[in-house]
Amino acid sequence: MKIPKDHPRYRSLVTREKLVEAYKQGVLAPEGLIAHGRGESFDYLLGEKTVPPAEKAERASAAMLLNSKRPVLSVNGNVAVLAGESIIRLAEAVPCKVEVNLFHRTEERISKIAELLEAFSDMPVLGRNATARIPDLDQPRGICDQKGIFSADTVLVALEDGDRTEALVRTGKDVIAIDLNPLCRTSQKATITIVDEVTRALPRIIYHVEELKENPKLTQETICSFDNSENLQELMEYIRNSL
Ligand code: PTJ
Repeated sequence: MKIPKDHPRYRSLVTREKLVEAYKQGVLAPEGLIAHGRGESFDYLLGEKTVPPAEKAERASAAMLLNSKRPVLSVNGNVAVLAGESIIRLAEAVPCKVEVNLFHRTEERISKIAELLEAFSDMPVLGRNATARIPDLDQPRGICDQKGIFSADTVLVALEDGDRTEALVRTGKDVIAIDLNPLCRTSQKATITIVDEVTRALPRIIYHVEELKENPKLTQETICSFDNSENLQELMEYIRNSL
């Protein structure tokens, strides 16, 4: 479909077309289209911009990724299609591993998504032939890579299912979640919750990684001074005031 450039919702319409195309190519799960619609409605409440509490969480996330020993970026269909290149740039900046980890898991989709990501760099992407299991999460949602999510100390997830977020937190991992819905289980259970649109959030995390990289003291201070429940509270107040 040809979308007129002067349409007030041009960006949103182009993104939708991109997702529909990815669905037709077998990259995006059909449920991913529904998930995107949920996200768009929450983004209205934020004025479709990165609000101050989100920026604070993005900076704290950059610090946490830099401070972790084995951080991993978990990628699903929506994240790969919307922000695949940013994921790779963030993985290079930290540096850390990238793993394809799907809710609606098929080996075919895993391969397609890994190939899509590998087109942005020489970095090998994990997730194919994964055999480890996230404890207490039924098959196939619990499948992960032994060298990736299974042994990670910090996992960044976006548009993630609440069950899996809870299961990751139960294993003692720190979870950084990017999700536009501040009320969902993922947002409520994560160690750091970024309530922002994934294509806006990742470049901001990269920016803060570059800013904090050479300054371990400031990195440590940034983590220590961040309180996730306080920040989520601020976020809710921001939405309430703007309404
Ligand atoms: O690719 P798969 O098989 O792993 O499946 C991925 C989906 C997204 C289908 C799966 O994880 C799913 O069903 O997700 P949910 O439970 O619908 O949750 C998606 C969450 O992401 C919701 O809380 C949305 O508000 C939020 N969301 C949607 N679009 C965005 C978003 N958050 C940030 N940026 C977005 N663009």
